[in-house]
Amino acid sequence: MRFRLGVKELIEVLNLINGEFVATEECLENLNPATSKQTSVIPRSTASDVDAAVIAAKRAFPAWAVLSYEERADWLDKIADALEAKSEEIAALESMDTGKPISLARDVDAARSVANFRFFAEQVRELEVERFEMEDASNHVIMQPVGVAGLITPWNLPLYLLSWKIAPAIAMGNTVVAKPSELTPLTADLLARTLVDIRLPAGVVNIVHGFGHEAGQALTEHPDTRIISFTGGTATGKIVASTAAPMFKKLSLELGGKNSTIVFADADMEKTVSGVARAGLLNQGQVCLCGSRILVESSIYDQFLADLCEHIEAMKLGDPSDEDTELGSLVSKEHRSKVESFIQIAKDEGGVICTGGKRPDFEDGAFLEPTVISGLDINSTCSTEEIFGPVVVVHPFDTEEQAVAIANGVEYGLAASVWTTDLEKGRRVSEALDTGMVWVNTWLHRDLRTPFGGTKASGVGREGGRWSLSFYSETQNICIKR
Ligand code: TXE
Repeated sequence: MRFRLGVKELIEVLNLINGEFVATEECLENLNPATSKQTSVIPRSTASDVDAAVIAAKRAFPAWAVLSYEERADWLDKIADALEAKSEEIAALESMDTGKPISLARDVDAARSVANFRFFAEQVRELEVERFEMEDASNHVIMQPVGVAGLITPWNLPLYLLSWKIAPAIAMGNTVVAKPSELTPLTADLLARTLVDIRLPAGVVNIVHGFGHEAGQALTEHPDTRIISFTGGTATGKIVASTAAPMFKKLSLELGGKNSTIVFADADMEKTVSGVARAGLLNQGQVCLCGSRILVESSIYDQFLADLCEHIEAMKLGDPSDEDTELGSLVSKEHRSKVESFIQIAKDEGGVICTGGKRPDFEDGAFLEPTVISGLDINSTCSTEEIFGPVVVVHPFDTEEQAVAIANGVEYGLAASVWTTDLEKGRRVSEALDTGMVWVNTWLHRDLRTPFGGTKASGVGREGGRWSLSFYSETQNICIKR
């Protein structure tokens, strides 16, 4: 198979600091995971590069913080317009950097990155000062900008998640230093070039590239970053929390998940099979919300498993740049090895590979067949740990109470989905689940006004809509006595 997407010359990514592109002493190689060919060189930022970015953000803060919501919303709209004009470029870069199908990169990543800026522009335009009247005084609750926000983002939805943090942070009057994943720097670089093109005031958004344990750590522990928003793995989230919490920074952690998909016998089977496959495998299963733990009512278990495997076997795995590809490559060969090690553990623990489990016979990319595993103990490794790849496990259950107990029996609490035509049951089961989000008869159906985040090891805090506005600000009450 020949892959069309590639670059003739290496892209040179630079840090964006104080409105200027800056090189670092050392660089890192960045690969296209679908071809294993190098696409770019990126900065390997050190603590002193991060310090320069934080100083720039701190210097830009006073002038940015005094702008009105309307003025900052206009800047967000300007960014959205400029990104929208580059939607195809965003999709192509995102697909090349992550290995995800171009159609997904266009419909989800590019579209949502634009939408994030437009949405938060609208949100701050509609913000109203809350007032509480007393007999002899008035209370005004206002939301003050905090200062410099350190934003650390992962590789699965690069610009989508970066814009999800930058947009509300700057809308609320903060300035930003962002550290994108070292595996997927290209759309952050496109954003940097876009911000310079539209002349966003220097220092409002700074972007430093490099390793997490170097640049990410320096950003987290910098005394002048007063907000840290992190999306990534739970193990890294613990390190970030242990650094930021004793410094009393505002902290938001969006971490991993082991999300249950609960299928009742009365579900609409056709819609449910395709919905469950999508929930398990979107972006090659590399979405924190993916429903990788499928619980099926015993009376339909055998039929459902057979239908699910048939559906998944028909999905097109291949060249991410092909319009009809449904599953691309994983983000890297290292990550594929990690996912494969889980498949091996499942075999060792008595699991049955119903479909998939192998590398397809493609070019030299990080591809892996979508894999369905049954026959495991509900407390086995693959049924309880986040795999973050195209691997789902399937288990039977007998009663509603049992399904809820199984779903709640993991250390994570990010999301779940419930599939049933009995909507009262759907609501009842949802309320019993210890997760931040539940979808009934759908999955990843997002209204940006709603809270996003998880319980337990899935993180701390919520972002989205007014939860983001509140996180990226300090609420201040002013009581004026008449
Ligand atoms: O993510 P990391 P990794 C899960 C998934 C995956 C696992 C590890 O299970 O297999 O995490 O993935 C930066 N201080 N998720 O290692 O390390 C890093 O540079 C500050 C779920 O790729 O969490 C990157 O920018 N920052 C997740 C970001 O943290 C540090 C999405 C995320 O990387 C740092 C991705 C440090 N000490 C993986 N170390 C989700 N919730 O969607 C690393 N980083």
